Amino acid sequence: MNHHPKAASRVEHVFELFDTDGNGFIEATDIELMTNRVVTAATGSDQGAKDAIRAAFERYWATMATELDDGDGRITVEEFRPFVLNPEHFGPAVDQFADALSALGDPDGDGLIERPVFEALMKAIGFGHENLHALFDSFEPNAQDQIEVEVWRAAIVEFYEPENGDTRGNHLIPAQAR
Ligand SMILES: [Ca+2]
Ligand SMILES: [Ca+2]
Ligand SMILES: [Ca+2]
Repeated sequence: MNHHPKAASRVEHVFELFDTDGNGFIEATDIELMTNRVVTAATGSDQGAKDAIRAAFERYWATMATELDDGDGRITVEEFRPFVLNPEHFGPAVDQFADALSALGDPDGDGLIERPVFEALMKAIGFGHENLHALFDSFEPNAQDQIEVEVWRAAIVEFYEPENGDTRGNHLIPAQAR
């Protein structure tokens, strides 16, 4: 399959972040740690929204572990890259993750996300300060510095599109990897 180089850079960065202990593999314990960080950052969210992001991370991991892993219980970047960039195999997990993460940004359910809430969630995942603010700005915040939940949700899905070379999610790629 053809991957745009930017798509590869996007998901390689996600791999680095999800490998929370930095040992070069994504394992179940990495995803647990990441999940706990994000749930802890979601200070305003109710239990339902927290349960939804836990379920989404579990789905993300379970999809990799059952469909892609060669049986050793850990995912290499070589396993990760082509798999998560295959919408046929990974699309449903991405959709669930995009729904849950974007909803976590909107605890009061008005359809809008304030910058500090977005920042807390994206920092919990591990994205860079300047990168995440550049992404927020690309969503064209309103006069109250809010973005639409639906705009973020769509961008999360686009982030994993294998042939998409110019999605706003490119703002999250570290400068040295662009
Ligand atoms: Ca690891
Ligand atoms: Ca493996
Ligand atoms: Ca809101």
